[in-house]
Amino acid sequence: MASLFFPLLLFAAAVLGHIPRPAAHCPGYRATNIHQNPSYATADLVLIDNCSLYSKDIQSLRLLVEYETETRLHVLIEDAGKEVYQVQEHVLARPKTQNATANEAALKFSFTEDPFTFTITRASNGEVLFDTSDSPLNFESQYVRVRTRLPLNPNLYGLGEHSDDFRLPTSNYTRTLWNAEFPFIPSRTNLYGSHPVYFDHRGDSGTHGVFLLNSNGMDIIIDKTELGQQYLEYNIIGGVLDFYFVAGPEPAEVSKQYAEIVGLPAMIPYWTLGFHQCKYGWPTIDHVAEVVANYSAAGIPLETVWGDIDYMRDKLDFTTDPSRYPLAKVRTLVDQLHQSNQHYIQILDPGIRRHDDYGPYTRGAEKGAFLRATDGSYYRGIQWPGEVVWPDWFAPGTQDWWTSEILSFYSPSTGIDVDGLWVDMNEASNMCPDMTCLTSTTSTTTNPRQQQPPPQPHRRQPPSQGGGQGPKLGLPNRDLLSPGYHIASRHGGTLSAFTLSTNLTNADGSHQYDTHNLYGSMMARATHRALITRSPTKRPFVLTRSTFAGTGSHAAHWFGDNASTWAHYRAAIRQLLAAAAVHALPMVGSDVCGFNGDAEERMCARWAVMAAWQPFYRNHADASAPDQEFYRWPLVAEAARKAVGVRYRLLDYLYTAMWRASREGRAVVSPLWFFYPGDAATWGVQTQWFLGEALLVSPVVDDDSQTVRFYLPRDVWYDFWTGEKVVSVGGMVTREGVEWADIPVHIRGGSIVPMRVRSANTTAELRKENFVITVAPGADGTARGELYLDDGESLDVGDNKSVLTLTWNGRAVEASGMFGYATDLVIERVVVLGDGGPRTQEGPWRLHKAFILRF
Ligand SMILES: *[C@@H]1O[C@H](CO)[C@@H](O)[C@H](O)[C@H]1NC(C)=O
Ligand SMILES: *[C@@H]1O[C@H](CO)[C@@H](O)[C@H](O)[C@H]1NC(C)=O
Ligand SMILES: *[C@@H]1O[C@H](CO)[C@@H](O)[C@H](O)[C@H]1NC(C)=O
Ligand SMILES: *[C@@H]1O[C@H](CO)[C@@H](O)[C@H](O)[C@H]1NC(C)=O
Ligand SMILES: *[C@@H]1O[C@H](CO)[C@@H](O)[C@H](O)[C@H]1NC(C)=O
Ligand SMILES: *[C@@H]1O[C@H](CO)[C@@H](O)[C@H](O)[C@H]1NC(C)=O
Ligand SMILES: *[C@@H]1O[C@H](CO)[C@@H](O)[C@H](O)[C@H]1NC(C)=O
Ligand SMILES: CC(=O)N[C@H]1CO[C@H](CO)[C@@H](O)[C@@H]1O
Repeated sequence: MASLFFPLLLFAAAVLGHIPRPAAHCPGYRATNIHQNPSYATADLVLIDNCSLYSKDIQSLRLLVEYETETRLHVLIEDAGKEVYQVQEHVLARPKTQNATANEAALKFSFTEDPFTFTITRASNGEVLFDTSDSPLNFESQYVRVRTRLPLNPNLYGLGEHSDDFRLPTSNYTRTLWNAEFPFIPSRTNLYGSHPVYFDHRGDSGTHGVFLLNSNGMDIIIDKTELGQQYLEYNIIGGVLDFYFVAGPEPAEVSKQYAEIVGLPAMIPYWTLGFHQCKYGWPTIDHVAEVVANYSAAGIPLETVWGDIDYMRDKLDFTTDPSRYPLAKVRTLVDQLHQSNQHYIQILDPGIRRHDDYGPYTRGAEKGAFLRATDGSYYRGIQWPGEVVWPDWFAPGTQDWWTSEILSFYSPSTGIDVDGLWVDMNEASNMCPDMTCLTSTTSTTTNPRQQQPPPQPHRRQPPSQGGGQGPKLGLPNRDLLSPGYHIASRHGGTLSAFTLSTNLTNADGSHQYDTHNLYGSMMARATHRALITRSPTKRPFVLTRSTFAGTGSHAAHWFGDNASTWAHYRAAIRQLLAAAAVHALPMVGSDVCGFNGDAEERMCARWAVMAAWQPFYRNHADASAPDQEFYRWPLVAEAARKAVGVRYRLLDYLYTAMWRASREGRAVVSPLWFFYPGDAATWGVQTQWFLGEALLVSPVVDDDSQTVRFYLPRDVWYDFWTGEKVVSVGGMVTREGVEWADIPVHIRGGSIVPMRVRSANTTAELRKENFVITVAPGADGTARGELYLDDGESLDVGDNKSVLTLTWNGRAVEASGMFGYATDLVIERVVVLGDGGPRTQEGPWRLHKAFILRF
């Protein structure tokens, strides 16, 4: 939900772009005191001469190179004093080195000593992947620059969050990472999340990934020099250079290797794959009940209904509006939903209204949970409820406070028994551009003690004693409001605009200047932990707008406040590809039919259908937008019935992919080039995707059209809808007359796809349906697939799970694997697709032990 409507004049002030100064004259650092052993290397890097482009040069640095695994190389360049900020271990735990050796590693590190520059090469073919030799390093107190030379017009993906092309532009392109919200953001702006990782795809010679573990604001520039030399350059306003290079070489391996660094995605509860409906502006709880009833009447399965800030009294977290959403009535609706196997989720914002009569505020104050200004008073801002204070997710009491508010308000016996939570506005988004909207004395606070809490004398942690270990919490004496280098954030011009002031000190001594991009992810994690405390045996479900690298390990994400336009319908596909395949955020989707503006019937039908083939499937709109529930137009209702029906039949296929992602980081959604890496025609495709590894989805994407031209790589395919075999030599296919409820989907030859025999109105009902297995033999006549089964909700299922490996060798289907999930369900039917049309055998085959079925 939740756009901010600022006067348009703010857009004028929004762009403070920056032309980087040429750095060629900066001499950089010299490497000395070099130590190398088989699995790591260290060196001291000493400044050759001061250059001070934007701030003070750091005089001595320390280099650490670790061959962590055969495919992962870690390169850390930090200040010798270890004062410069580094993302706290408890926010992003570093992966452990496995002590691989340089000899066996897929990536090689080499360097020049004077000036110090370094190169990463792929051992198998000698290809240079990263090369800083064209420009020495700059490492200043508030400006860090490193540039790598790249092959001309590389295939680069990632560096989100953005809605630009999936394959990034290679000239005159700046990606700014600074979490921010703004409605109707033009393309090429920074959005809600920061993911400083890119995949570099080099066709048949391999794909690798480059992750810079740094949360500071930065511009990543992809461009060519005047001489035509391609480069990518990081311009960062702080932090250290903490690089992880992963070798692939298969694209899908890069996804896994990246997820291993930042955290494997959280396993989701089964029901969250159902269809969700939300709307900002639902006036009353009775209206919500009508929406539920109308979905049912229309025969469109509704799994989960969501509460946007409408439910709150005066937009306060942990309250219900006594007249529009009285607690008793909300409880009744939630009970009814649960009785019919449906679910309910509510929103929470970080801003906490400052008022003595407001328990969440007074209790948070007692726990020291809020950010303070220099004079010790609470730092204030404006969010939906008006003047607010902000949780400090680094403060030791904040988690306890947040958990206990959630436990009490969402108590199943006395409160609202939600099934998951949604955290929004957590960039953090501040409706006050600076401090000017705040009253200096506020009538809502009567107790002077709470208005001016005592200053805390020791905000910074003392440096620890032995070993020269500094605290890594940030250099002192920096300009935390206006660093010399201005990142190109299109969000109000200054770093602090419309968010928390960047000069604020967190409870552990770090500063918002360095931790801004972590705020939303930390709120999502605190919420995830609170839900585990609330139901210790159940998988929590949290949806977050703001993200950072690794957020997928504790939350799902949607693409924020888009618009109800065909352009945003298309953008939702490239955003999906980036989030799911590159950023390790598999549980993602757009606001179906668009958030802002008036959804048009045909567009909404197409979007309802397209999004059914994406992981997170939620229709949502702004308060100012007309109602857009699927049942409101006959065409959309028909499209939705068909789309949800087929999605549900495939839900275990999707669930199996989500489980694989949570186990090993395998992408749930992939671009075409993941499976056809050598086919250059796939590298730029951003209107098609693979759901799992078997289903290629190719929706109609042109405005108001019934024609689609899509790419079918050289392979054997089967039309998902008809089973017809299609052998492609690699080329464009034109499909005309695609009805509004239809979408071209192909099964990739070589796959086995499990489906439920029929759909159902809820996922709980669906889980009672038996299976049909479809075998789609590849060019070599074989096929393979997987089916994962468990109870759908336990946090730890132990051995109570089944993992069936399904294979087809041309004559027989074999199911093997583990069969720990107790179930009476059976495979009713096996269908083998092929030249002469489908061949079918009727079962049943029970799902409790291995079997072989000959054709
Ligand atoms: C850079 O300037 C600082 C302060 O003036 C000085 O202490 C330091 O020695 C200089 N470093 C080099 C490498 O010249
Ligand atoms: C790697 O080496 C370090 C230092 O020798 C050792 O402490 C650590 O246990 C080793 N880790 C593995 C996984 O072998
Ligand atoms: C680079 O991009 C900026 C902003 O998008 C544009 O104003 C400028 O004209 C472009 N420069 C070139 C050389 O294309
Ligand atoms: C539900 O359907 C009824 C009957 O068509 C209609 O009058 C009502 O406005 C609908 N309400 C909502 C919230 O969709
Ligand atoms: C941050 O900057 C503002 C604006 O200059 C100033 O009023 C405030 O005292 C500073 N706060 C801190 C914590 O330094
Ligand atoms: C869902 O419920 C509707 C009635 O609301 C019913 O007509 C339909 O058959 C049900 N669908 C399934 C798949 O059970
Ligand atoms: C697995 O199922 C058995 C039998 O229902 C149960 O006793 C056991 O607690 C379950 N294990 C886990 C880890 O849930
Ligand atoms: C706030 C906003 O407009 N967010 C995004 C909505 O979707 C489009 C397209 O995906 C993006 O460009 C917007 O930035």
